[in-house]
Formats: sequence, structure tokens, C-alpha cells
Amino acid sequence: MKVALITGVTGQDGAYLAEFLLKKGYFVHGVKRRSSLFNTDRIDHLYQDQHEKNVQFKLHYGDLTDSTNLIRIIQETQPDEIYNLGAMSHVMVSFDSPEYVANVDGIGTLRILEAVRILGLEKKTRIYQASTSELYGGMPENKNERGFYDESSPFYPRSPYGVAKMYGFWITKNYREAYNMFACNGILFNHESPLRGETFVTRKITRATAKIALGLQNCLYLGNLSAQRDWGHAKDYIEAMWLILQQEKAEDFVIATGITTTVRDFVRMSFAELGIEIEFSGKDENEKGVIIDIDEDKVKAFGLNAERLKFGQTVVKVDPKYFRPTEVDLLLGDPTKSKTQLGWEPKYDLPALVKDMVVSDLHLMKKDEYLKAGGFGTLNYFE
Ligand code: NDP
Ligand code: GDR
Repeated sequence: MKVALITGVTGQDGAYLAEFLLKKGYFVHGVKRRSSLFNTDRIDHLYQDQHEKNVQFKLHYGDLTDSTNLIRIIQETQPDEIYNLGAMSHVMVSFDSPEYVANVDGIGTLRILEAVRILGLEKKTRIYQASTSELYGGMPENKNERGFYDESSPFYPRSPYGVAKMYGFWITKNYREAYNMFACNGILFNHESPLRGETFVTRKITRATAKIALGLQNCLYLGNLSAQRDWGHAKDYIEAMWLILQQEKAEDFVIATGITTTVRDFVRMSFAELGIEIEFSGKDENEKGVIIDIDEDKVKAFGLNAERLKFGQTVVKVDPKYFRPTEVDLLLGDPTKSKTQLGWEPKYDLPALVKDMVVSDLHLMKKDEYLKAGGFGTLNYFE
């Protein structure tokens, strides 16, 4: 039985990857941080009673800032594959905690690589490093001749997160070259899902769409509506991570869809999924999104009350507090290498992703509606 160790197992990708590897028959170890409340919502369905026989999924308390703990976990678990997905992954938050993000996302990667080396596991253990399209920083001059970012495009990170991940990228490559370790970077473009953290833009939009449609929220406040991202589905992207570690030779791969879309269009698609058409007008900080049409049949088919929604209702406004000190304006990845060499083919396109997220959030927010009707508090999150 192959053994995998996942850091960041409680995160979006960690949860999907753990499930995927368990289905493939792996023994999966996950590193989870101690928190004052349970933080295993995304993997609770994978829980196995540790007192039973044939357990295949085990969690270990740990943190990427703690070398001794990582060395002990790797020694105990002797993994064939390590997926280093743990990170402070929010770009905007990284401007508030730049030193912490350098420690976790940058030096944390080094700690994993060194632990494998110290334990003499260089030949046994393959390592996947969660690198990111944020490395490119959206610099227009660094695109390839076809207008995409690929494995050869230069990096120009634009946030403390991007800079920390740049260290993670290069130290992974350096350990591969210096010590002949099977250590690879997956340069993944944005990938989303119903499990996406609530403060990333796509999930913020799909949650708000559901809440507004149910009358639980009036307006959605966003930052840069013109930012463009190459959005895919996390379920497809975790499969690419696994494929990267199954190759004969350790290499780095871009994982992307090859299509870019504005935040504004993502908002339009999200509302349209429930039969609500939005039109944007105004510029910059004064831009707003207004309901201009309602497909009553579609709205009703989702069990929504069409009378709650009003033509001319402003449902999106810009709040400059979400503008970033330095922004990545446009990301567009070239998946040619991963498609030809890994045979990777995503199953979800953007409309299918939006549908999956909106339908899931509508279901979730309906629970909220019942709670509210029953006199209980509703779900709110600090951003
Ligand atoms: P999430 O933010 O959903 O998950 C991050 C995980 O890292 C969580 O399990 C979190 O634990 C854990 N973590 C945070 N800090 C530490 C720490 N100090 N020590 C150990 N674990 C820690 O991210 P995603 O699942 O979306 O992304 C997975 C990885 O891929 C990340 O490294 C991210 O930077 C990278 N990436 C993501 C992309 C995307 O679009 N999703 C694109 C490219 C790269 P907890 O649950 O306790 O907070
Ligand atoms: P990103 O994702 O920074 O690309 O990093 P995020 O969803 O946070 O932002 C995408 C774009 O949307 C704009 N935006 C807003 N973003 C947020 N979060 N909230 C808003 O209200 C808002 N309004 C507009 C942003 O300015 C940005 O341009 C994600 C993370 O998963 C990283 O860990 C990963 O490495 C990269 O994707 C690839």
C-alpha cells in the first residue's frame, strides 16, 4: 500500500486530494493544525475510527513552522509521496502578515525538503510543492508568444504571498538538482469549488448570490471587478498533482484551463445560474451591479420567491478596502505541457464550476433560511 502525507489536509485541495488518494488505495496521513474549534469540516466525511482495523486515514497535529514536528511526522509515517499543500494562502491577508507567510509558505517548504534529507528518504519520498500562478504576477511582457504564461515564463510576484511561494518554488527545484530528489512544482492557476474558503472571490460571490436570492443579504461588496483569472475546478487540479508525482522524471508543470474571465463576468454568471440578470454601470469605485431581468420560471425552479427580487435593485457595489496594494491584473495559463505529458484533461469548464458552487451554496444558505425562520442566528463570517 502506498503511503501519502498531505500538509494542509484540512484545506480545499487537501480535502479533495485525501479523498482521491483513499479511493486509489493509499494510506493517507494528514497534518492538521491545532485550533480552538474543530477545523476538519472539509474532511469529516473521511473520518475513520482509529480503534477499528484497516484504518487508512490518520491525522497528525503539526505546523509548517515547526521543524522538529515535521521531522517526527515524516519519520513516523515514512511516506512514498508528500503533498505540501499547507500555506497561508490568501493573497490580500499576506500583506497584513508578511513575515508569517514567509515563514510558512517559504521556509515551511524548506523544512519539508530538509526533513526528507535528514531522514535519508531522498530516494524513497517524492515531493509535490503547491506552487502558484501568483509567481507570474500578471506582468504582460512575460507572457509567451501566444499570450499565455507557461513553464518558461519569468516570475514577478506581486505580494508577500507570491514572494514566499517563489522561495518555495526555487528551493524545491534546487533540492531536485542538488540532491537528485524527486521534488516537483505544480504551478497551479486559480481553482475553486464548493469547498473554497469563503473569503476568496469566487466563493464570496456564489455565497452572496445565494443569500441575496433568498433575501438574507442585500448587497455584495467587492474590490477590483476587472481582475481576470484562469479559473478551474479543484477536483480536476488535485488529479494533476497526483499525476505529476507518477512521472518517470521529476519536472514542473503549469495546470490551467487556458481561458481567462473577469470577476465582473463571474458575478454575472453566478446570478444568471439562478435566473437573475445583472447589468454593470459606472466606473471604478462607483461601479455597481443592478438586476435588469428575472427569469421567473428558473427562479421558481430553485424554490426561490421571485417577488423578493426587484428590477433595478443594486446587488453589487465596490468597496475600495478590497483593492490590493499591488494587484495581479490578469492570469492565463498554458496547459499544453500538462495535457501532452501528463495526459491531464479537466472535466469541468467555467459554467460547470459556477453551477456546482452556486447550487451548493444555495443548499447551504437554505439551511440558514430555516434557522432564521426558526428564530436562530444565521451564518455570518468576518472577512
Ligand atoms: P486553503 O487555504 O484552503 O488550505 C490551506 C491549508 O494549509 C489548510 O489546511 C490550513 O490549515 C493549512 N495551513 C495554514 N497554515 C499552516 C501552517 N502554519 N502549518 C500547517 N498547515 C497550515 O488552500 P487551498 O487548498 O486552496 O490551496 C492548497 C495549496 O495550494 C496552498 O499552498 C495554496 O497556496 C496553493 N495554491 C492554491 C491555489 C488555488 O487556487 N486554490 C492555486 C495555486 C496554489 P487550516 O485549515 O487549519 O487553516
Ligand atoms: P487570488 O484569489 O488572489 O487570485 O489567489 P482571490 O479569489 O482572493 O482574488 C482573485 C481576484 O479577485 C479580486 N477581487 C477580490 N478578491 C477577494 N478575495 N475578495 C474580494 O472582495 C475581491 N474583489 C475583487 C482580487 O483583487 C483578485 O484580483 C488565489 C489563492 O488561492 C492563492 O493561494 C493562489 O495561489 C492563487 O489563487 C492562484
